[in-house]
Amino acid sequence: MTFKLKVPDIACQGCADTITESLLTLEPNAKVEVDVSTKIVTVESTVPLENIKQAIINAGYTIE
Ligand SMILES: [Cu+2]
Repeated sequence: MTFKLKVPDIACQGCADTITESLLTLEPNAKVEVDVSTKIVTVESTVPLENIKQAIINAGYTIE
């Protein structure tokens, strides 16, 4: 499944890297793209959406 999540707290590439890392910890084979300008995180993953959201929240970000 591909999920698109808006994460308004993303301010820079450092945020993008933090979120990417937390999602890859959750599922090493996930494909993660973070667009810093639109603040959209695209995740291609077999992990349920709730777990993806939780990983982003645990990394210190909020989801719109
Ligand atoms: Cu940042």
